[in-house]
Amino acid sequence: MHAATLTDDALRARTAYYERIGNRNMTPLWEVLGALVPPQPHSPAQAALWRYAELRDQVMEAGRLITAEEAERRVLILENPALRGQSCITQSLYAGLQLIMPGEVAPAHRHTQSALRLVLDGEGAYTAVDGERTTMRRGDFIITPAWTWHDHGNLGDQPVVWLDGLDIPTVRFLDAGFAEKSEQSSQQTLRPEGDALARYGSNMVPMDYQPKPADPTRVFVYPFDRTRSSLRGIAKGTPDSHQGFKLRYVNPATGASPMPTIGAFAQWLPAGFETRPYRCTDGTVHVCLEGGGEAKVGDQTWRFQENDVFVVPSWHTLQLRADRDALLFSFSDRPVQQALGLWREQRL
Ligand code: GTQ
Repeated sequence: MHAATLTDDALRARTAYYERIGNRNMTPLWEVLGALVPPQPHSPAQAALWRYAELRDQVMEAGRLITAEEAERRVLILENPALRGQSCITQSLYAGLQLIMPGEVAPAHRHTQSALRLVLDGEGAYTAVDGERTTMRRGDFIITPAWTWHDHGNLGDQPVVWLDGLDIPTVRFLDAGFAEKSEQSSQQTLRPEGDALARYGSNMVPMDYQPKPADPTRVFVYPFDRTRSSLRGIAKGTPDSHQGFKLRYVNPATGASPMPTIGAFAQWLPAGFETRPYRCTDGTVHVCLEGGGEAKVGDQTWRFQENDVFVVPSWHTLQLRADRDALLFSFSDRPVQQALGLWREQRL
């Protein structure tokens, strides 16, 4: 608007009009059109990094203040510094650091929100999903699809910490959240450990299994040793100039992402390799699982090392450099954007 060219009378008339329609819950489009339909994304989220050394100290303190049972889930939410109070790391995704102490149980429940776990620290914990337990090992990518029963426990003698990633803000946006608690805190084991991976995750599926395209995968653990050996295998070839060696996790029965609302990726950057600048519309949470290096987001640069977490909001330019061979895990809402025809990337 060219407010400067308006006479005082005209300006007053408009202001009074805005107030009158405002009292009737209306507002003029022309004052907000540019912000509503921007030429390109201007995420309100901010790029941010959490160092694991600090995260670990803080989450261990929570371990002395509250039990897993009392908390239901003992988690420190990683809040985007520009979106404090909204329990989100990007506009569509939630991330948190969960701690379970030896002997503890995080009781069984289910919800329409989908969850992933990336195991960071400690040994001896398990997650159970719809009747099957999996031992949590560092780097394992574990999922609890929407409405699946899940509980966590620690049978070992060390605190175990993992990163949770959920679509909580997406489900909240759609007002489609349901949840219920189970009567038993630990669900009954219906199948032996490894059953789903053997049945659905070995380039074979049961004879009568015909998944629908949007069904989540029955494979609920993607063991780190498999991810690592795939990345090491492709790293004998030529890296992509913008991604190094990067693979996406899939539902092996359909080729779609493991869950409809969250996509997950694993990336290998050889020592000394630097990616060309890249941006995409899916704000992405990264976790360094091995090695270390530098992440440049816009005009900020961070050094990252093992278990550090950083978030790159939508349409922020990212450049990564590995000082040592680096393995990064990441997740985003890419499958949602792709299903809606919204996803874009730009290789600079
Ligand atoms: O482990 O079920 O970080 O329900 C947030 C909500 C973890 C879980 C979170 C949850 C969980």
